[in-house]
Amino acid sequence: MTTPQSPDPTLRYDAPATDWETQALPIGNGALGAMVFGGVGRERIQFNEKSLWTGGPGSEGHDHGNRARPRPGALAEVRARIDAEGRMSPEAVAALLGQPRRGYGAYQPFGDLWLDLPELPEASGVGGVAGGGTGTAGVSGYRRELDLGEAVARVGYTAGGVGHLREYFASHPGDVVVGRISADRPGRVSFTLRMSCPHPGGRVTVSAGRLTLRGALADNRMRFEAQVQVVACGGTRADGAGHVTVEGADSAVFVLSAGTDYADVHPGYRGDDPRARVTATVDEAAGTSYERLRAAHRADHRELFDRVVLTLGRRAPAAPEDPDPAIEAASVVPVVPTDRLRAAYTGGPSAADRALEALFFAYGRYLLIASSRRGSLPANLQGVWNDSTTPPWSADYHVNINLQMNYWLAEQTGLAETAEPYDRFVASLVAPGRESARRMFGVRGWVVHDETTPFGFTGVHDWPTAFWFPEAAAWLTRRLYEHYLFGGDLSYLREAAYPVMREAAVFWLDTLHVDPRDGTLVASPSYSPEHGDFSAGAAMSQQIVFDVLTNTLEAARTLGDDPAFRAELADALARLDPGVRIGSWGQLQEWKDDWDDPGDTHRHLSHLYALHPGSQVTAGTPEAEAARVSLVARGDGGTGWSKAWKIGFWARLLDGDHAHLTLAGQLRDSTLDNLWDTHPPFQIDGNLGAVAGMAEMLLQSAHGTVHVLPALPAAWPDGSVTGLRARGGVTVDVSWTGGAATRIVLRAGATGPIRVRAAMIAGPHRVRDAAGGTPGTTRAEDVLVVDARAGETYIVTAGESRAVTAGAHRVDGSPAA
Ligand code: FUC
Repeated sequence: MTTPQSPDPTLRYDAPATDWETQALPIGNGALGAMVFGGVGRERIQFNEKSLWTGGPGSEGHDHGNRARPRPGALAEVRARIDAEGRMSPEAVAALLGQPRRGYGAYQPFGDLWLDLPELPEASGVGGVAGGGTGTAGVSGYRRELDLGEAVARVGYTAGGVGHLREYFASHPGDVVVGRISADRPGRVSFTLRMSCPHPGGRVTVSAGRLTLRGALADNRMRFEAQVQVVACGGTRADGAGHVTVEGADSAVFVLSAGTDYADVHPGYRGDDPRARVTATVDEAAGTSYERLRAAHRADHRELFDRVVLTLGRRAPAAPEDPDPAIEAASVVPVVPTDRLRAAYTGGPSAADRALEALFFAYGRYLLIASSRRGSLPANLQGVWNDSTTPPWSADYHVNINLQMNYWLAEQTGLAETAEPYDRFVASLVAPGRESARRMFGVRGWVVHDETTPFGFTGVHDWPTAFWFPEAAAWLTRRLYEHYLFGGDLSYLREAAYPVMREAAVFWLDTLHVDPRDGTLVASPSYSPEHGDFSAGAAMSQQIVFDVLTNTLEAARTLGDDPAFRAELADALARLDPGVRIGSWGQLQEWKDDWDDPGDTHRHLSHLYALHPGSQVTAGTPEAEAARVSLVARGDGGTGWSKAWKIGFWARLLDGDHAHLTLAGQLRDSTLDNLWDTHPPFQIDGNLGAVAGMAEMLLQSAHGTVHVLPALPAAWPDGSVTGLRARGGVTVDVSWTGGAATRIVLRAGATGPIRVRAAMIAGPHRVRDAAGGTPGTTRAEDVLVVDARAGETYIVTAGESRAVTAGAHRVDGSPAA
């Protein structure tokens, strides 16, 4: 049996996975994640639940990273030394302000499902433990794929004249991972299902076709439970010692759910035993037909995924009167396995390369949907997927770039709802973060440093180059304000965003230090991630503080907060060193003093925060030119996430070709066969950050206009994108040909002017509303101001109008027919 050919973007392979990190395929519903290997004689499905963590309460030495006995005067001592000497080594600062990290913990794998398929003896027993049964002898037409539109992983092949098909998905509405094992001949589905667990405390029991894994982590006594119910259609089902066996069925379905007693509530971080919840969830799903589970999952996923479609490809010959020539999909590309597509990728002009880029874009959106849904923790360094009890960087929440980057694409690419876990997580850091601010700094407000956990680790450890970053709290609040800017939800601003922003700003009002050299307000000690010496007023510190004070002041004005507080913010902003300085070799300075080394290629480009994600620096200014000099010096290499950030920087500099060059480098050198980003190792921020960068190439709105195709590379002469979002509540579709927009569709979320900037506006074009009517517009050069009404659609088309619709008009400046 071959699997049905999906018209959706799909990752395809012609062999089972043998390696978790580089080959297995991820499915997820935010809380649950699973990695599908697709073995023939033995299938492995490794699974996770996002809250299963060691560390925190119950764990040895857990103290939120707050020094048990704060050393009074240590912070003042560091400030005084920096005032006197200008700099201090990270080691010297860590010796005074750091502390050994204890009770931090790490994100844990939950378990594995193993399907042994004795129908296929000739293919079983081959392959290592990782993939298990990966041999495909006696099998034809093997296909393994991940359909991004349906959010379904499939494995299909023919063996002994019987077509076999397995489908897996992780349903958000059902809160379960579902698998269906089927064959094209009745009575040919037979398998044994087992569950294993990497934690010594986990025990598996079996009853009535249900495997239950239950235990507690030795480290912190966190309780965990997973249940999987097998439902066979035809044939027989029998419980065995630690397994369930199905024989001679027409098909069979399993549903898996898992949970822990974690709760995101400070200070205990524990809630109910997971048993009742997991049992009820599995009972409910097991009592629902596969078709209904699948339909509910499909509707839920497509509602998010289908909002944005990017096509990079040739234009089909259009009918002369067709106002929106269809773009021929990259279907000109034959169906090549994704690993080969990636291996052959150069970033050159081939249609296959465009297809991979569009697939990578779709995949990043898929990955965010799969790893971040309402009701769970946010996407961590690996989203929700982890197979190791000691994952890299604990698979934690790094907040000196990584967590923030995970969510850059959410607003831009129509996935704002997926950021609910981020928003809730950031709010959950306020209570422990207040304690850290009080104990470590003696100030109001809240703080968090380089990295954190689900247990509110808001203090410090003592790794000299990555322990001190109190700016993280302020940076984390940027997304909250951006959600308001994109969607205009005033009650969200008032209730969810502003209280968290306000306290992050208050921390800085209390913490800023007067630089004795020039009287400006600076962060001190200040450390540009993960780089150089400590000093006062490093560029990133100042830019982030500028950002949080500016955003909080704007929000305070919008909400009419206390005038005295507004005056305090305005006064601090007036005295703040803005952290944007041009240095001796034309670079944007990373530090207040001109210490930058032109030969430095460090992966962090923290001093360009003001360019992206910040908006303090605008393309076309001397500061933007200096940012370009810094970027060129840092080079095009780096870790996966570093390259992803560079795509965004180049896009903000309106240099589409360099943005594309960076994307090409990421796809060539920092992307694995399963299209996961690699630092190395696998880290999801690069996947998600690259999508944000690609979106910035196509649409920007950080500087007061809806800028259409601001950084279109020569490599993308033709294409279309639908559903991108701009600040001000505008949804944008655009089609382009020969490097120029032919049609822009704007859907207004609010009543008021929309300022659209596009090269096409400077030439002949026309504007209509959905009914063919004429909206009020004004134009100056390449900026068109549309007098928009909420809910209305406006269509801007390039070129001379052919059939003039009744009521349509030429806007000012376009040549007469
Ligand atoms: C930051 C980066 C590292 C890595 C880690 C998880 O500290 O500097 O490269 O991505 O996060």
